[in-house]
Amino acid sequence: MAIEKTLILCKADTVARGLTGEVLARFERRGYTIAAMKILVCDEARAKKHYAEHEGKPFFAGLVGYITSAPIVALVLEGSDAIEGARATIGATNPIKAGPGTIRGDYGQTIGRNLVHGSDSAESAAREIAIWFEPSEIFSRTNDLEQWLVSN
Ligand code: DAT
Ligand code: MG
Repeated sequence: MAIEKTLILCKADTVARGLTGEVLARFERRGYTIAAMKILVCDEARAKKHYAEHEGKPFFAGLVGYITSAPIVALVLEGSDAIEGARATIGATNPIKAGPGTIRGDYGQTIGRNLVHGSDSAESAAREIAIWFEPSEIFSRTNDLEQWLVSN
């Protein structure tokens, strides 16, 4: 078990459908804390950098178009094994294959509108957090929170 930070994006459909609060609540109820968060319209350069591993794939242009099409909410979650845990809460990439109780399984229908991004490894998390946030915008609250829970 390790305290990790992971990059989460509430993509265009989450924000436009009014599901941002629902998505954030699921992460918070599971025990992860929000270490950083902002709403923004992502430009093409940042989108291509974020999704660099998918460049050249047939869905790349659609993916970049989707993420730049409307405001999104970017955040850093922190907590025990947050990278794997957040992806479990998000569910499988294709919402049709995502289990009930996951964000994609409960709110999504198609792989091209799958609501949320979550980093898939420690390396990805470090790379992606640096794309979306300055170090000064990120707050570490886990230690304080856990101390509070133990002493109250
Ligand atoms: P994930 O978002 O679960 O980490 P990924 O990194 O493999 O999935 O792909 C990034 C995004 O690209 C994914 O959320 C949706 C889109 N995508 C992946 N495979 C796709 C496909 N076969 N057709 C259309 N979009 C796809
Ligand atoms: Mg991915």
